[in-house]
Amino acid sequence: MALNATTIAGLAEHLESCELQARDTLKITDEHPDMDWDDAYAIQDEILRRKLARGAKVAGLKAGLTSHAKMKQMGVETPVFGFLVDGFGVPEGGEVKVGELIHPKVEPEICFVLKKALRGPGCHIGTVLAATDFVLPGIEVIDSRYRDFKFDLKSVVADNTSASRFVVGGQAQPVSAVDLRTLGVVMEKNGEIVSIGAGAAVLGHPAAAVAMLANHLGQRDREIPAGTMIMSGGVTEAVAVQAGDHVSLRIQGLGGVSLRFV
Ligand code: OOG
Ligand code: MG
Repeated sequence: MALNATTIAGLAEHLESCELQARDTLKITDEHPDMDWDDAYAIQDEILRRKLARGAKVAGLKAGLTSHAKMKQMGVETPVFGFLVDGFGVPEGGEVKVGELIHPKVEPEICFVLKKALRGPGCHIGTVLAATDFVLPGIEVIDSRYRDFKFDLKSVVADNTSASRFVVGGQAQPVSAVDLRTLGVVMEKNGEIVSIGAGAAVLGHPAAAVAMLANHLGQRDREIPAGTMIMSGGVTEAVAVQAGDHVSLRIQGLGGVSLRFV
């Protein structure tokens, strides 16, 4: 760790205030160039601690930057991990208020719900499939707190990987009922197709993203608890949205979900 506890707490407060007040900021590594990975995850943990202290509940976990499309769009090469709390959840077909956000984008995600805990190291696609209860479609709304979505990996980890809102729904299926690699993904905005992809866009197999998350947490002596919902990462580039937009996602065999931006 390169940063002390006071600096970490101050950066967490700063980033969370930006989130809650829908203000942007410059990336924090500009002022703290020596910040390391442990510092970045410690800032994210402190943001979670602040939310839990105010009564929030963890609603899931997320992997991000797991597809080449997303890595290329953001100019980075490594996946990152974050958390979702109940306040980020939007009901199926529900409304997202853009006035509460800075510059929201949507991305199609394949979501896993576990029936058994996963603890790394040593997790792989096989262990993830054995531990998965079902998969289902989800739309993630990301909203980087950094100006113009310009960040480096440590800054985006500290900012809880741009997590902002999410919806899940559709027709959940056991992993044995779908081919997660060829699973077709179609996202529409206002009735026009804006993203087309397949599950393999996510690290070759979306379960690999969940395995990476379990191995990442294992290094910190943590696990993914049974029952956890995990978003495995945007299959395609994220698409900007504004008030008035309607976004719907269909995933092959898993039905669909939608959101309205008001
Ligand atoms: C970081 C969050 C990425 C995903 O699914 O790739 C993410 C960002 O692009 O702002 O959630
Ligand atoms: Mg995402």
